[in-house]
Amino acid sequence: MKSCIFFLYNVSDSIRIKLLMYIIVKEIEKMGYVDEVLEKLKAKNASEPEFLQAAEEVLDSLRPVIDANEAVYRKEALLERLVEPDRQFKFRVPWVDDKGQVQVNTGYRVQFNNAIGPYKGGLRLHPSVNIGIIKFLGFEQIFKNSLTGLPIGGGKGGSDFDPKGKSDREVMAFCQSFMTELCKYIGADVDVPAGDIGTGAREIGYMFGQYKRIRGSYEGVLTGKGLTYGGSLARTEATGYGLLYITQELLKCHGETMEGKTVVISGSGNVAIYATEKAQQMGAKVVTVSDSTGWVYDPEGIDVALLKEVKEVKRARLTEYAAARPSAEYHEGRGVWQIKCDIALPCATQNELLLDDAKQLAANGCKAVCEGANMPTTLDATKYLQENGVWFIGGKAANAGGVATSALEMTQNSERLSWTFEEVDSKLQQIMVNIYHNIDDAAKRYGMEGNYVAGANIAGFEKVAEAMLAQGVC
Ligand code: NDP
Ligand code: 2IT
Repeated sequence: MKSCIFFLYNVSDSIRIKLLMYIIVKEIEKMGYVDEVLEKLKAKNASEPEFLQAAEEVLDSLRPVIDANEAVYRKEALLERLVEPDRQFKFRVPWVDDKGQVQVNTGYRVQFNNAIGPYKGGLRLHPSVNIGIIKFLGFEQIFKNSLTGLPIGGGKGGSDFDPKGKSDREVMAFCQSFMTELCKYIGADVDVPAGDIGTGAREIGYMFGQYKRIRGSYEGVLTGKGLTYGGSLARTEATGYGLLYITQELLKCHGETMEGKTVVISGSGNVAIYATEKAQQMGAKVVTVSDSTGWVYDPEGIDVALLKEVKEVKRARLTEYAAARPSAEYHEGRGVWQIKCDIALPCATQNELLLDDAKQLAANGCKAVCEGANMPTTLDATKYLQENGVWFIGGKAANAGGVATSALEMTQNSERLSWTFEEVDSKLQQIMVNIYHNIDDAAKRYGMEGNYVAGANIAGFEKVAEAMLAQGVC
């Protein structure tokens, strides 16, 4: 190598360029199918870092499966088709605020892949929303939905609208305008949106009302609906509860239980609240929650009833929780991962658990990190945890309980029946236990025992790939 560099210094510019071109061509020839697809994807989507991060994580861990089937997948351009959404919609959402001022937001829906069922995935309402974030979420959703074992494809949508600080009337005005456009592209057998950050029962209600009004059709076009108009019992709890069911199974398979464990949780929204509730029902103590401005450390254990009152009823900041709870400390900024724990459950947003946080968790003896949010852990932090003996289950598997229960809501809507809480909850438990064993088995089949990230990507991919190949070029 040294002599090569020395040689390059001592030749003319034209020879140097030819040599470099030759080296680059040879490097490209050596590339595998995965690298080729990733290179093209990076060139084409350079302004979408979250999407590239999600695609890289998936494709990288699929290498053994791709290598084993390279000739067929290449000929069928399977990976190129997998990383390109079926279609994406971007639209204007004008609405009138309480002062009579017209506001304009941007709406999105990405229909990524419907090989195994109608597009399914939430709607995110947050100022940070852009096409790259919706694409990353839609891409993840393909594999997550496949892992549930239920017939649902992958999609995602949302808007840069911020429901925070808006009156109910303003939220309704936005939701009605958003659905006026979105209703052209969705339907109970076509594409079924649901909640995500910023979209809860209130927003789903307004959107359902507008869909019904414009399309004249009373159908299960959204999930996460209220219980009086087609919603499913246990859907509100499902993501958080499901996260704990899979965490419990992980511990059980390593000879441990949740009883007596100290848990740190980030976020204080839908997923975080019901993860806290179920963890405490299982005998663990949850000592932190957070929101976008600060975090709470409550060594006596989070008071879930108070948290629900502050977040679900008053829609207030965590300062109100701390003010009402003598044992709680409030801190500005971020910091939950510095608290010593046995289990960490990131439940807020993407890229909220960084390499330094991973180091701190491992140094503090944390045994397991399971993701309630979508892609909360950066790639380098994930790698660090995996290489330092921390069991790690990524969001695709760990938070699949929400969308799985959405699919159960679709089933109930189709048969025009409602199941009991216990019936839905026991199906959810079974689904999460099955997911754990499927991802564990997939990792073992490819010689990567304990790598639940690879296991989830492989198990999710296999079903979608088979369906895509069976359906021909489309
Ligand atoms: P909510 O809107 O109910 O709660 C989001 C929570 O995360 C809030 O505490 C919020 O704080 C915090 N948060 C959001 N954005 C940021 C940010 N940029 N920085 C710091 N904190 C932030 O959403 P959900 O609980 O439904 O969703 C949480 C995560 O779980 C998301 O990644 C979502 O995609 C994922 N998920 C949700 C499912 C569901 O069924 N709802 C299913 C599967 C995954 P604040 O209130 O201050 O904004
Ligand atoms: O990320 C997710 O899986 C969700 N936000 C739930 C999607 C759904 O359709 O229930």
